[in-house]
Amino acid sequence: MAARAEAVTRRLDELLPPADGPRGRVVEAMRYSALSGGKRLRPFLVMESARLFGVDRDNALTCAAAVEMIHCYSLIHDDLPAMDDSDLRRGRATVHTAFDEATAILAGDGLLTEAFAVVADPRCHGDPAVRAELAAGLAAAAGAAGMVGGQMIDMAPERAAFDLEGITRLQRLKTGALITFSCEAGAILGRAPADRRAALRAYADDLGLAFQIVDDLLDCESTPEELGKPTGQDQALGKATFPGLLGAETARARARELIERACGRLAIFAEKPEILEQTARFVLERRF
Ligand code: GRG
Repeated sequence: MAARAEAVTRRLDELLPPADGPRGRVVEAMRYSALSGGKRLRPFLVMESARLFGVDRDNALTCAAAVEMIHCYSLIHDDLPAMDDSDLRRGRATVHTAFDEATAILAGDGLLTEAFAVVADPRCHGDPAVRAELAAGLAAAAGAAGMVGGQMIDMAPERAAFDLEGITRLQRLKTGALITFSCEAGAILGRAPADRRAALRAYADDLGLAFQIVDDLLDCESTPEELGKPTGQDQALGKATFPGLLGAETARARARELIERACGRLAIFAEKPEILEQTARFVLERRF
């Protein structure tokens, strides 16, 4: 993962414009966010899913970078005072803290827009039909039917009293949709048969929910130094969470079940996608 993360950072560096000229400040903020580390889990999923179908590595890496741009935009906007109001992300000052609020909004907008330019570029895939399918899938995952919709529900006043079903529905949109698209992107790039694509989707749906349950657990069990971001925020805001509703032990057991089920979804592949299995275990065991 570390090697892939480095390759993703290099590709992002190539794809993002240089921070010069009158627009320099917003590009500087986009680069500050996108080149600032992170696990690069979503790009990793794009690349590993694509590898199952023999996709050209350069194409997969470009698509992976586009997905990471969307993720970075969501982090910038999520950290804003109007949302989570966080000053720490990936172990350093959030974009609106390091720059200013207006620049952070524009940097998020810039990354969101740039992601679609990257997907539309032939470097992502030679076939325009594949690029159009990727763009449509990415829009659905990131927009009001996916991540943006999930974020809206997360901010609704009634959110505090959500039950397990409500939280699950919300998190499937907020966090899950982009994780699911990351795996599906590999299948789209590789023009995968429908059954393989459906299996990857199902794997990613389970993985995404387990990821969020572990995120909630880390939020109450870790320190800001370990995570590189503030902790305990959901609890402080009285928001319902998986561990809050289930208790930490049952929440972890639920995440474990989801990871087992995710790995089971991969049985359709003649050659076992061991890295995707290991990725699922990483999601369960991660400490950051
Ligand atoms: C503002 C449109 C908009 C959306 C925000 C995904 C999201 C919606 C906000 C992120 C806030 C958050 C902490 C969500 C919980 C799960 C999550 C997505 C964590 C961050 O992802 P990681 O752990 O981060 O993959 P790194 O830094 O490793 O990339």
